Amino acid sequence: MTMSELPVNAVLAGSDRICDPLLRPGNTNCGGCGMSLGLTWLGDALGELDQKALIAIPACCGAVTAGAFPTTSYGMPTVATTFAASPAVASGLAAIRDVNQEMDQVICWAGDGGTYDIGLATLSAAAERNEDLLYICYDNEIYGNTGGQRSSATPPGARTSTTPEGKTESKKDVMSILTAHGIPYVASLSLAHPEDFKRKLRTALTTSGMRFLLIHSPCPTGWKSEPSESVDLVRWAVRSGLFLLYECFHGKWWRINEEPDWIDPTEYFRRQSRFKPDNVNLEETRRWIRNRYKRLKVLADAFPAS
Ligand SMILES: Cc1ncc(C[n+]2csc(CCOP(=O)(O)OP(=O)(O)O)c2C)c(N)n1
Ligand code: SF4
Ligand SMILES: [Mg+2]
Repeated sequence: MTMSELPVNAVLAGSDRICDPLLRPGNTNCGGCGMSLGLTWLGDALGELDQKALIAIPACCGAVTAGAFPTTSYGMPTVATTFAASPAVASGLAAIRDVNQEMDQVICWAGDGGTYDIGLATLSAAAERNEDLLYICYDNEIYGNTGGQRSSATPPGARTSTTPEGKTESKKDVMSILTAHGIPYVASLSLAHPEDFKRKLRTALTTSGMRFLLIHSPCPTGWKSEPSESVDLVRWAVRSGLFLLYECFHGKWWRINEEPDWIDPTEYFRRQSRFKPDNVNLEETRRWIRNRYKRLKVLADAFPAS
């Protein structure tokens, strides 16, 4: 194949590597978007394992990433689904794959709105059936592509277009919901911990049955933060205990992957204009952090993953 015969955007800028990455250059993701790094590492992991994927994406920024027909920023086949239905569509894709005796991964790539909120019923149904698919939620804690409304993943105190004074409810614990389904693999991932991130991708891509990954995904547009600080912010979240890195196998065996060093979370909030100092109850936040960690530690000590 000559260079001119390559699909649109298939040549990585500044390199003579000829390939078709999962996320092609020239996409419209905002600078500092966590999705860009997450999709790139997912594409790398698929490449290293010599796997291909069919990807189902509900309405979300990830669907916008594809761009306008007839071009696409995705280097693998993608289906744009309705907001609530990506696990149901992916279940269908997986069934057809199996009938055809093909080996492709079926992957859902979904936002927190599509996962914690409107897609929760179809996600739970797919998990209960233990569908052979990988579900990845990039959690930017907001309805990003529709202008920044709150979701049930939005943390307390965050100002959004529908919570102008700061959200009063706490963040839904979607990891506990998924682990309660007893599916083979559930893990939380941080872009500030690339080795752990990539290992979990490999584990998920080499496990059968339903797998669920939760990525804490910085969104400078919604978080009103500096794009260059995206990775620092999610690192702060792990260090302070706001975002716990752990994995759970079959709902039974647990492992904490990174112990928080209990750094003060204040700086995490200060660097994002979505939080106003008065809207964040630091005492309540510290209590929430401590309680969630304690509960997880009890599980990880009592039922350690081998
Ligand atoms: C039934 C339905 N309700 C509302 C919408 C409008 N809508 C499209 S995407 C979206 C928010 C998506 O938020 P999230 O899943 O967190 O992804 P993000 O935009 O943050 O990437 C909404 C409200 C829709 N497409 N369908
Ligand atoms: S709005 Fe947020 S999630 Fe959407 S592309 Fe921009 S940075 Fe990424
Ligand atoms: Mg979102």
